[in-house]
Order: sequence, then C-alpha cells, then structure tokens
Amino acid sequence: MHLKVLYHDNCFDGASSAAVFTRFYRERIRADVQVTYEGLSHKAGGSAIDPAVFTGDENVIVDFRYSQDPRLTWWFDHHVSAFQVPGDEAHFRADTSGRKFHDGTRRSCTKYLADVAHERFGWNPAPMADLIAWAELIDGAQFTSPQQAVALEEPALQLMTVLEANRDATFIPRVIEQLQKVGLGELVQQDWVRAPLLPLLARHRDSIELVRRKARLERGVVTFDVGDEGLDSINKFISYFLFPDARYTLWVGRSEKRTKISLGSNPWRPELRRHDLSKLAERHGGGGHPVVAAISFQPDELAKARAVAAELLTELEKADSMP
Ligand SMILES: [Mn+2]
Repeated sequence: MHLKVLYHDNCFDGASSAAVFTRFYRERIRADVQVTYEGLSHKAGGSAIDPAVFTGDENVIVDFRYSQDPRLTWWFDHHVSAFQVPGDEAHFRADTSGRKFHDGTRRSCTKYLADVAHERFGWNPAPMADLIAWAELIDGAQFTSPQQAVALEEPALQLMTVLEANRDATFIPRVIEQLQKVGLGELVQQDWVRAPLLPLLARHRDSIELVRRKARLERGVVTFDVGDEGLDSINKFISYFLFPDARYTLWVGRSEKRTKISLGSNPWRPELRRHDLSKLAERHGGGGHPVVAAISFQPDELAKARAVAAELLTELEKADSMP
C-alpha cells in the first residue's frame, strides 16, 4: 500500500500540512503504509496538475490547488484560488467521498487539516500542537512585529527560510518525515539542516540591504525589482520592516525556473488594505490570498512581468477598489 503525499513546495505550511496529514493517516486510517512525498509548485499559466504525479494507491494534495484526476483520494486546501481549471469547483462540490476539504477563510492549511482530522476522524493533534501553531502564525502572517519576522531567531522561522529557498528534491521530504518525530528546535540543530541554513541567514542579511537600496515607497506601495539579481524569493516582511507604514509591497524577481511578481499587504496595518490581491493576480494568471498573492511567468518573460507590475502599481495606488 503506497500513499503519495503531494504538498505545496517551498512552503512551511505545505511541509507542515504533509507531516500532519501523514501522521493522522498512519494513526487513524492505516498504519502499514509506505509513504512518498512530492512538492507541487505554481507554473506559468495556471495549468492543470501534471497527471504523472498521482503514482500512489492513495494520493493526497495538501495546501495546493484542486485536481479533477480520479486518482486524487484526499484533498485539503485553504487557497481562495484553489479552483483554476474550468469545472474544478463543480467537480469538488459533487464529490461524495467525504475526504476532500476546502475553506478559503482559514489562515493555514495545517491547522485546518488538523481540525478536520480531529473533528471528523477522531485524531489527536496534541503531539503536533507546536508545529500547527507555528504554521498558523507563519501562513497567516500573525507575527507580533516586522522585527520578529525579519530577525529569524525562532527555529520555526529558520526552517521556513530553508524551505522557501530549497532546490534539493530530497530535502523537504526528509524534513516532513522529521517533523512527525522531533520538535522544531531539535530539527534545526541537525547538521543537514544547519548546512543550507547558515548561508541563507547570511544571504538574508544581504537581501535586507539590497531591498533597503532598491525599494521605493510610492503612495503607500513599496516597490522594487530584483529581476537582474537572480532572486525570486526574499523574506516577504523586509518591506514592512523598512517601511512600517506601507500599505502594500509589489516586487519583481527571477530565478532559473521562473520570473515572478509578488504582491503583499502589510499584515501589521490591515486597515490600509483596499484590494483583494488574489483577484488582481488572477487577472494575470496568478493567484493566492486576498492579503498576499503572486504571478509566475516564464524565466525569459522579465519584460512582460515588468509591464504587468507597472499596471498593478497603478491599480494599487488607487485609494479604493473594494466594493
Ligand atoms: Mn498555505
């Protein structure tokens, strides 16, 4: 019996959801199961999930969008933009398995999944309470201050940093296994986690300085472009650490895999948000949450991404666009 766990790649909530699901599955559904893990990431154009990923006898997707593939047997997501392919939402609504769950109002997939597993399947989430609380804080951007989010002192925030930057296909599956067995403090002290973490913390300090040099605040929007610096992932709170009164951040980055526009609203100034960022992103083939969203382009589409970003900046600078 093979359980395939598909999770939102490069994401603390994705890895935590995979760990919580697997432990729940082993404890409440079936213990004698061989588990493999594979990350899913957003590709340009919002296309359907590659059918080749469904290689298990059971296949679960956590913290990532829906698939109509009949081999998908479990699904948990909290993204507002979970239904991207025509017919996805109707297919989900017609499902009678009782094993597919979506709630776009939840802060983290991890806590949502743990609550469903507890309430509907009698699972005890207590041994994983610390991980679940951190996923809720991180994915819900509930940090006490921009300083906490940027200092990266807590083990969970250090793990978040490693997960977001990782490009080694074997690393996150190993993290997911460990998250089911040891605490976050112990995990980030292990050599194989320290090895990628230490250079990332050094790079993080450099990226604070890079954003400090490049970022401008225009009518409440922090904008910067690191498309020429080869970066597509930067701690998303640096903007608010540098500009505590900003409403939004909008930036363009690029890696070997993609060019990306990132859109965010200041989690410490929620009253300043006047736009649904997932709706803005969807208009250009992206998605996310009302408070934070992204649009992916091909690696060679930097000029196109810059043009779209200029359009979005105009939109964000308008004082009010929510009905
Ligand atoms: Mn999530």
